[in-house]
Amino acid sequence: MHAIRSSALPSLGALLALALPSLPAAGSPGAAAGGASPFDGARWIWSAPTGDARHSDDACHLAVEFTLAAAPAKATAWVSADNHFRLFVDGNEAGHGDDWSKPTTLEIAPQLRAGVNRLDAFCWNDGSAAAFLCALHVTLPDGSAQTIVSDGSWSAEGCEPQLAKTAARLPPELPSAKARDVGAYGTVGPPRGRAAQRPF
Ligand SMILES: [Ca+2]
Repeated sequence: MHAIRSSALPSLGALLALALPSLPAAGSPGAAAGGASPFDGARWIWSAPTGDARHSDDACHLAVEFTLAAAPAKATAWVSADNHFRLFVDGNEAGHGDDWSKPTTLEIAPQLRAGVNRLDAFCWNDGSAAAFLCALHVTLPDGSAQTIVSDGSWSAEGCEPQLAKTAARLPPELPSAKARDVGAYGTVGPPRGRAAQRPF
């Protein structure tokens, strides 16, 4: 199973408002609190020690494979982690983030191709809640949209924090376990797992 679903892209106004929160919403209702978000449908995920789904590893490797019918015309990844992530696209490091409240946006169409692609994230936690969130919005040349979101279908395994911070190469195989589903974006999530408003 792949974490793929089709959906309409968020409105441009919503994207601009989220990317530039200090600017006016330019009349887009989607930019208001509680409106559409690029992360809608995504789950906060992490890895759990074997046999103990209540706790989180200090650091982890998360990965997912997905199939595209064609090389994309546009592909924007929205990514956040509590507290740190490094994102790899088909084996190459594409970006990072260190503040869950400020999602990283990455334009990764040039790195994607027709057929099977792979996202990997090395993540590490500074303490308390630990979670990773990702939504990749792809537009294919024929105008169709495809969205890949972080959820329990992703593969996951714990790793040493130092490995997460410094690894330059990825293991060829996906992690053998499934990700721990920490909660739905917008209903739970960092900080500290409390029932929350949308964190962004
Ligand atoms: Ca944390």
